Amino acid sequence: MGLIKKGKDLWFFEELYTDATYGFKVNRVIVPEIDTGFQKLMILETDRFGRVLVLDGIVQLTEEDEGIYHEWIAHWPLFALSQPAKHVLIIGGGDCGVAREVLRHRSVERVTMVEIDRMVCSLCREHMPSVCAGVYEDPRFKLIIGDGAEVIRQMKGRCDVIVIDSTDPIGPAKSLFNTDFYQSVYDALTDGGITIHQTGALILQPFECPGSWRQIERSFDDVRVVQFSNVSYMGGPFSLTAGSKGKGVFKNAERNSLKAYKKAGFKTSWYSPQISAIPYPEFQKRLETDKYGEEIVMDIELPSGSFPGAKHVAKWAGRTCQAIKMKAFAKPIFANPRLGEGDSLVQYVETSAINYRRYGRVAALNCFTCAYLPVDDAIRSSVDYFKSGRALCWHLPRGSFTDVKKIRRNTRIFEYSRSGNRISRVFRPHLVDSAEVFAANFPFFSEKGTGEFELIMDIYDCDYEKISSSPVVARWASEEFPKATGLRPVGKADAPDFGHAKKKTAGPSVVQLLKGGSNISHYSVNWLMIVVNVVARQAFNLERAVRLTMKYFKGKYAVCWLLPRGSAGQPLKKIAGNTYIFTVESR
Ligand code: AG3
Repeated sequence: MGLIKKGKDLWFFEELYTDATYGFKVNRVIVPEIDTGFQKLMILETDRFGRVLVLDGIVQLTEEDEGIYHEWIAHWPLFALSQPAKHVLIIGGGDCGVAREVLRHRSVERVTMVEIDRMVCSLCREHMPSVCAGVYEDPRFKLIIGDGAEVIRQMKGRCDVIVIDSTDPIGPAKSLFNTDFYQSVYDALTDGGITIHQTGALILQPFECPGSWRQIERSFDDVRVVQFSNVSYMGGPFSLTAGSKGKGVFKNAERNSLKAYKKAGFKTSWYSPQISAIPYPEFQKRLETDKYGEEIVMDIELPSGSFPGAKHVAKWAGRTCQAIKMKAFAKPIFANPRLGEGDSLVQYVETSAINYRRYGRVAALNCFTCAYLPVDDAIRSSVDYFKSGRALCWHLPRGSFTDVKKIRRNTRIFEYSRSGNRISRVFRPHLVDSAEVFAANFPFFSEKGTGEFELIMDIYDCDYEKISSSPVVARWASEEFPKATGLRPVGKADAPDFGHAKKKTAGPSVVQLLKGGSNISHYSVNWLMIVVNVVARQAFNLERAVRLTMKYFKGKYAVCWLLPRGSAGQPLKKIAGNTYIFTVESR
């Protein structure tokens, strides 16, 4: 992909996704791909779109349709404010398209743009002058070359609007998609201020907008999605996610923007105040209730020789927190100080938990978050940490409110091998009827060849009283569930209070370590749902386990996965063939 010859013609195909792309014919390569030190940059000329800026193989803008993106991301927050903005901060945005639109507002006295990559600024200025028309000549404009995540910390309470015009959360923009950064954005705003961030294509990048939503929600008083479509960001609906400092700011956005737009003294080509306040309200509603979590499950082969002890694994947990940009909460808990075969170690993180146990020569790891999870980073850092060559991976959406077919499609089973950072072909779990799974002759336990497995349950529409009380959940974990399954608890259930319930965010609530190399990690989420992981090496009655849990929490509906664990030596196809997804209705 990238630039490709087709007969006599030169074509460009975007490289954002491994399994879908779009392309266009190129007339001339204006700037051949160079490494700027931060990313790879290329500028192309086409008949269809004019000049095109490409960073790391991903189209950032075309002269033809850049106005759609730049007008929406700049004017939506500026017109929504209750007071005209004076100071606007732009993070990223080196092509100056956002700055150009912001400067059209007469009230704006100062625009500060913090771009990390000097080359983006200079090459766009030289080769795409229409995009930055007038910006550099405007005395209100100030450019800082630097890391936005650093610079913003010195701006406490000074910006009315902060536009984060970044690339996707891969490459240099990674540091702009986490809770610490969003907190410093919040701190840098004036009261009533608004921030807005590009958060990807809703359908092709299904975790990105919901993940940023969840992160922004932690610091900001209100969150809102603004949606548009253009040609150059493949995949239809594209999202901008906005946060406000102060409650009710977005409630008045519609009225404010109609008024402010009339008074503005300029007209836009794409942005419109008529629809600015009501972008796809159904999607917005779904986001508010959709408690999206993400999990990466990894079985990685350990090199032979000594096996990691508790200290080494605790350090892995710390490293992983850094890799996925999540704060660790409290100290890791583990079944036994020597962390023998099958003993679990659990580390709470700010939005849930990560955990480890070893089966034979396989480290069985789980990373679960209720916000954006940088899956590749989690895998790479774990494989590196344990000096392994490959990892079997299951990537699961958790607590998703869409139908099971879509959940199945969003579940990916693949193998990662360190040599060349390669990801294999992707498989999906088998969608089966729960009656099949619950039948006595269900082949799962006999066929998969090893003794370890994981039962994952997302249970919906539970009784609020039950799931919001940690003693009640703890009793289920340490008494009822072991009784129903025959799994033996080790110690008491751990039910720390990190304040998640008060903040109405997802979070860990109860962990029950189990004997015989198994573990229940249990996460309670408000909004009436409970998500559960049971890792075990002893077969138990699945129907009894699922039904008891549903009944205990009065859940109405469950989406469950069944995974073979601890068998990294087996071919991926076989592993995938033994991975199941099914739903259960309460009776
Ligand atoms: N920055 C956002 C580019 C997003 C591309 N991502 C995608 N198609 N999923 C654009 C910079 C323009 N100033």
